[in-house]
Amino acid sequence: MMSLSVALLLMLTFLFFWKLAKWKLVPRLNYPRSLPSLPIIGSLLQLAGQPQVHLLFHRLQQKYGNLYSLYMGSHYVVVVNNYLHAKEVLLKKGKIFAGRPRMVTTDLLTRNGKDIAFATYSPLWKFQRKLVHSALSMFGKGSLALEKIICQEAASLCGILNVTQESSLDIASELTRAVTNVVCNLCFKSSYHRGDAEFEAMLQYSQGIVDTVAKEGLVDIFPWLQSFPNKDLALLKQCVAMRDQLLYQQFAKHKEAFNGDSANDLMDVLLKAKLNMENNNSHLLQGQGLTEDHLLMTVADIFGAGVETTTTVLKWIVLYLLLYPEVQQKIQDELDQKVGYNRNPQLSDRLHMTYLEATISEVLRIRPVSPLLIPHEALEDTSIGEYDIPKGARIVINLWSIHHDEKEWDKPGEFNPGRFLDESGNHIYSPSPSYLPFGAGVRVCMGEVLAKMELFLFMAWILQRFTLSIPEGHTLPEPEGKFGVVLQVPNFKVKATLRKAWEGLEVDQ
Ligand code: STR
Repeated sequence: MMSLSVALLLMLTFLFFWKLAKWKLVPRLNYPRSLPSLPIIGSLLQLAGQPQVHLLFHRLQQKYGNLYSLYMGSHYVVVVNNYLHAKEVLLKKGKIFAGRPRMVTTDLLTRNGKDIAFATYSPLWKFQRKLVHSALSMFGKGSLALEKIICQEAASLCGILNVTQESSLDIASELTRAVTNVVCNLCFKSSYHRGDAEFEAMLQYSQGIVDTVAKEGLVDIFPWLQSFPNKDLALLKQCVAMRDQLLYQQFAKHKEAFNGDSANDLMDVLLKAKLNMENNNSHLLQGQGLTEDHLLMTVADIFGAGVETTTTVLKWIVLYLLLYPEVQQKIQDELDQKVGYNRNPQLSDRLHMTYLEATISEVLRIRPVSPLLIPHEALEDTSIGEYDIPKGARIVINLWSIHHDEKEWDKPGEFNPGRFLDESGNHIYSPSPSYLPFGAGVRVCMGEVLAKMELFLFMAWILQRFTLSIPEGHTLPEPEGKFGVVLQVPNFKVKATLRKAWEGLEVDQ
């Protein structure tokens, strides 16, 4: 009898402390507010049929606040819509949030994360980044080499605009070829001519990849769907196979010509680093060195990123210049004053060409190339602001919201390059810290310097010589981007008319 009441008492005491521990002593975790979600499909009912994910996430702030969470299938996703939280994720806790989630489509594209952009954080990843960084700065030495390559392409682009004057021109594909040739030169020391069959093939597979990769499509949410026939996945596989074929050709050529000493392009630099690593077994990468796959995927990444992003921004700039001819006029006035007609624009002009620089900054704000960046993953239990974030959570930074925050930007929907200039117009500055066109922190864009050089030089060369306008009988599309790994520009036609002062002059040198 006695032992029974002792046992009962013990049990009650245990229950009491257990409850106390659960509700009082162990603090309850404070997760961000969540969208309604169902088992298995998560919050998909709210997301279904809304392809413009960046706009949807922007709107959802009104109801759920600027930090909220949702479930993509079984994946817990936190959406960040405010720059303070974004900076905490990218800068203050950069390393904790430096992971990348694995996705079916990016795994296919990158041979299970052997690239830089989509691979998760690891010592080898850091090494790869360092290598590419040093290769890029080798080209930038005094920025001379790159400047020369870009100007060469700008000249040939102007030659083509001159030939096609007066007729309506698909400027997008000319811009793409110019940008592709810069990156080709950087990666492989090669380039394409107009109408080149390999170039056409490259255009085709790149578009296929952009159309299918990392769009939070169903396959990325429910990996088991990949065992069913899937049109997007089939297209992606076909495009990746086309890319691999071109990549192998370059690889074989480089391996054959490689002599171990000189490195002429990015592929040589990577080949050299791989050899060094193999000769130097003391490297602390636990036998997990740079494989051939790592090398190929790194080059493919730089190539894809270098082409898609810069071309997209150039297309946005041209579209905005057609929509706002007065902005184009102002840039041309600035060019006439600061550069004139007797010489070509060069990088050192960037310092004085503040209106063109401000226009580029404003385009990068109003139409960020990467509206949701690439999702990050929390590598341990952590927090954002006052909210707890569990390990494994996917963090989506909504750059669209950050660049359209009404508390930070005056009339954010309006295109106004002047907002980036001080009163004198001679100095460019950012009126708000809510501006991260290249991301920030451990995974910040590696091509920022190159991109800014290209945007400036291509636009300066074109506008020095030509005025862009809408061809007769054509109308412009609304400048609403289509969501994807990059914010895609609608198609439009352009007429490039040679400016008066250039008549009779050579425009392509
Ligand atoms: C474009 C299409 C292609 O052929 C290869 C790639 C791989 C790198 C990707 C690129 C893509 C799209 C833009 C990305 C880039 C890495 C960094 C860049 C996602 C899919 C941005 O973050 C904007």
